[in-house]
Amino acid sequence: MCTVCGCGTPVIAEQPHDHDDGPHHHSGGAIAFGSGPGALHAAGMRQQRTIAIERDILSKNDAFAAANRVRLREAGVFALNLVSSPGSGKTSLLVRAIADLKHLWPIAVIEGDQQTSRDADRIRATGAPAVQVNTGKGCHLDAHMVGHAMDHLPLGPGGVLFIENVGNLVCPAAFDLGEAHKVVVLSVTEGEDKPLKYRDMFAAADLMLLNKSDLLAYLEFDVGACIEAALRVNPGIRILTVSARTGEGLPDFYAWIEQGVSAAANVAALRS
Ligand SMILES: Nc1nc2c(ncn2[C@@H]2O[C@H](COP(=O)(O)OP(=O)(O)OP(=O)(O)O)[C@@H](O)[C@H]2O)c(=O)[nH]1
Ligand SMILES: [Mg+2]
Repeated sequence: MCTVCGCGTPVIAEQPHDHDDGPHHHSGGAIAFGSGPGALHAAGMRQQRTIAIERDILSKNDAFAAANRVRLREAGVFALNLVSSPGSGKTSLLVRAIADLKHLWPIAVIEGDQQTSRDADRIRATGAPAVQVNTGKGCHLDAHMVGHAMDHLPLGPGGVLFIENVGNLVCPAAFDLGEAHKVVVLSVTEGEDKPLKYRDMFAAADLMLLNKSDLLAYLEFDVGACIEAALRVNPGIRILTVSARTGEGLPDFYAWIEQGVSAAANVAALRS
């Protein structure tokens, strides 16, 4: 199974071991299985073995990601990897952003889901080209999948490639896809403590979109505490409060994208 996240993706067969590493200590009353050097637990497997498999998987992924990054740089395309738990509003934000921005830049989308083409259909309805990647039991996109999907999309200079990852606040954090930035979307219905509970994702992202701000009036959600939590995990993260429904905050998101588009286009122009 996938030992990077323990998600069950069949990657390598491993026999149960009599002396696998158990919980190392109790921290704050919790039984801690992620306290060894591998920071994760796979039943029946020693941490060193888990680490070796994880390194192998991630180094192969990193090679594909590096190739994607070169390709995107040469094409002058600004690529973003949207990550979040299921239902935080990634596709809704993309649908709205594409409607608002498609007259400015060519936009293409890679949609990652375990099953169905529903999200790609929603994107295509905006007029933007989209490729759906179904991961089956896999809980994240990897760089190899993204490279294949890129083959089926027009990627022109000054363009934007949005990659919507599988809804999962854990596994996609570990996988570089070749994007310029990970953008983590957190909706206000999920609770302000999520950056502390799912640190890797918030540490890996350069921008956090706190979505569904239109619902704040109906919830006991402390925006200040959420921002503080995200900054504690990642002091460099940029945070925007937005609503895909009302459009609140989206102009700031678009301005941030525009900077990236210009920079990517300039790099490509210098090379040619
Ligand atoms: N009120 C409100 N609802 C929203 C907003 N953004 C998304 N939603 C709703 O949230 C639900 C999930 O939205 P999606 O865009 O499908 O979320 P997603 O992150 O793409 O979901 P997955 O791809 O399944 O992970 C839908 O019912 C949306 O209408 C928002 O800003 N405000
Ligand atoms: Mg979606």
